[in-house]
Amino acid sequence: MKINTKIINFDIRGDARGSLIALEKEHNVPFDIKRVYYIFDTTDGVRRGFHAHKNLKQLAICVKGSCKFLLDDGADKNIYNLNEPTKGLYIEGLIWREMFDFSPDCVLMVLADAYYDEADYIRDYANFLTEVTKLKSECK
Ligand code: T46
Repeated sequence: MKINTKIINFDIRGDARGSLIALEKEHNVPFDIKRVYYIFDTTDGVRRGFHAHKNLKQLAICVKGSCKFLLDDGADKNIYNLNEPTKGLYIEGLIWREMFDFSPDCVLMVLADAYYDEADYIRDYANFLTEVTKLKSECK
């Protein structure tokens, strides 16, 4: 089963004026970037996500503030704390995700390898588990 999530640390190009991070396809971003979106001004206490993607590679970076990601592959759940602009959370494969604990100043930027397509979303958890089971049996 091809499932991959990991933290990618970015090099800082810093000098006396401050810091700069460059994101480059196939250098520190492991895919062809087709789309960038960002989430900000989140309502206090809100939880977002609640879906998986059939086919999407994404890299999520909290460029300001902090938030948490719960990633669930249908068997294991892991929580990632994104609290610095120097690290990105890479998500690939059939992974259920929820984002929460947004700080009031949080700006969560996400790079993706495909254009927005609602048909790529699995927004029902039971359907997600069915797809995971299917994928596991195909990979046996
Ligand atoms: C994901 C997590 C991390 C667009 O029109 N274009 C876009 O590129 C996106 C991402 C969303 N939208 C529309 C669809 C909805 O009407 O914006 C609205 C909010 O999207 P959604 O409810 O899917 O947002 P989140 O925060 O639950 O999930 C988003 C991404 O959709 C998703 O791919 O992995 O962030």
